[in-house]
Amino acid sequence: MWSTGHRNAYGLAFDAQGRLWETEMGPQGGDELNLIEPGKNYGWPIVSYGKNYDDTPIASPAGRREFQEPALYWNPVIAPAGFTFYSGKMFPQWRGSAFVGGLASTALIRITFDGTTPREAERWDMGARIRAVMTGRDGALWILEDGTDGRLFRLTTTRGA
Ligand SMILES: [Ca+2]
Repeated sequence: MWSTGHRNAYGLAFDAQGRLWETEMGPQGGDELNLIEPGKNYGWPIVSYGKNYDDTPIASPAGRREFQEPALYWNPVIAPAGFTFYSGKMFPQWRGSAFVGGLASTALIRITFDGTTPREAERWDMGARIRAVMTGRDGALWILEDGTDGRLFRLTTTRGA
């Protein structure tokens, strides 16, 4: 057992330093980006920054030292899916950022990091439920739409590629 207390994990990715990160769906509110460390309990179903679907509250993780707080959480939710840490050549300004696909939010979300403290830096409406994001060998971003007719997008610069 590496870690516990996860709710509904949709994305896993290693950053350039080899740290493991995870996205998971909260209940009503409280979608999370977690830095996964061994032996830690990430709180579900005891604590969450969301509430139950019948509107009953869930205890807050704040101040509960037995649980690991999310590195970042969303209210309202984005429904985070797969993600990638960008280290490609095509978009040097994005190196070190993470790109997270959003399902219900139909968005591509860029996250920047100050050490291990993430923040949402940009969000683009893709008009499609984004299930997965990968970095290509040439540095292009590959973005996969959810669903049986889901499209695969390749995001590149206008220069070259
Ligand atoms: Ca949690």
